[in-house]
Amino acid sequence: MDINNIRKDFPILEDKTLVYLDTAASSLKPIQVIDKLDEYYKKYGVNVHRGVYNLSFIATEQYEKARRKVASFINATFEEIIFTRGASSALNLVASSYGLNNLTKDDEIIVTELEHHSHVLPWQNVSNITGAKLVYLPLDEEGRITIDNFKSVLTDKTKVVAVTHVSNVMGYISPIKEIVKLAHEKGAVVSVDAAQAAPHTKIDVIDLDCDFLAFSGHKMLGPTGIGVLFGKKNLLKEMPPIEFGGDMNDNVDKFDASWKDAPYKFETGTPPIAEALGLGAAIDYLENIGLENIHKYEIELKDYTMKKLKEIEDIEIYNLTTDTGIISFNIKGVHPHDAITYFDGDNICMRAGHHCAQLVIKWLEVLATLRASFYIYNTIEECDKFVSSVKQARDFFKSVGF
Ligand code: C6P
Repeated sequence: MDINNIRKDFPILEDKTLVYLDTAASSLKPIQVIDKLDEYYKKYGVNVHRGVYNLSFIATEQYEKARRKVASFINATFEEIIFTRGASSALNLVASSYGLNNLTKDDEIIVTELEHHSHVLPWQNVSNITGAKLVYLPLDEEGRITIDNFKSVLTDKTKVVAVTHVSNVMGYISPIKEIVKLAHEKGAVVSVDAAQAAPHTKIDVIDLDCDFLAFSGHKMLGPTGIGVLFGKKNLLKEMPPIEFGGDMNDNVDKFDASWKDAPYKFETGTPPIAEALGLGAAIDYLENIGLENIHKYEIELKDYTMKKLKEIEDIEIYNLTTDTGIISFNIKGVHPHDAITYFDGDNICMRAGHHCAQLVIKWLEVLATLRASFYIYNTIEECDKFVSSVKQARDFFKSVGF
């Protein structure tokens, strides 16, 4: 990986003072993705699936080509890929369509405190409406999901397991394959939140054997406004649509209508066309570098930074053994929002807060954390700048009596 060449692809990095450590919230976008959006709007920016004219055929072909690219990216088939607004809408679709129509008061849904709100609130809603019981998998002392703890909550009543592939606060990788195997033995389906996994690790839905899997384009170099839901063909076939309108229907009568097959019955209205094309370009970019290389490089940056952070007094790190490029920490006695303002003064972008994952923040027994997340465009020099800014922030807040 030639990092200097990679950095040249990101127009925003023309600002040489910028240190972007907030990829877990949203990645920067390379010129190849921006150009693809530009190409669509300049050359064939019309609607898909509707127009019987050449420009519309081109737009439709490009849109479906992007779907094929996504399918191949995670080893799924074309019909199993639904385009959504993002990971949140994809995960909501599973809960609203599968959950509300298959669960009853005698069933149990296993969730974890590592889940982003997008993967726990939809299941809370299902639980409130159907009476199905939410069961929390106990995390181990590091905050990880273990198979033994999973076995302790898995019962004959379990109908759904909702689990994150990679935690957006702790950066831990969950043992998805083993969880799926055990869940299937009980006849439960598994919904995987891969929002923090897809940009960083190779996903193979056949190997994982998961039933549903969701991710967002904007965290993996793609545009905002596009996400993906993978669902196994046999499950999608039986699931009803949750939104109704143009393009998702077959015949429409006054009091009745019929739906197209998946994925189209779940994609009503004009879809995010430019965004899907941009996501396709992002996948080309990632595959060109190789997901294994990306993961390896992030770990190098994280290990380097973690080692230096550990040496600083008054720094509390919450995920010392993290498996990915995410570090969650605090400067003792300093509110993360104060610290983040200090870092902003050094043009370092990071996130502070509960990261839309309040359950794990409560599990950590803190108010909020600082979070640095690394990606392919970050450098060792930036890690040094970050560590030095952390030291200076600590000294500054100490000097003013925090
Ligand atoms: N996490 C973060 O800063 P959307 O917003 O729909 O693209 O993705 C939601 C989502 C779902 N699952 C996980 C594990 C996530 O990390 C996110 C988004 C961002 O951590 C924004 S809150």
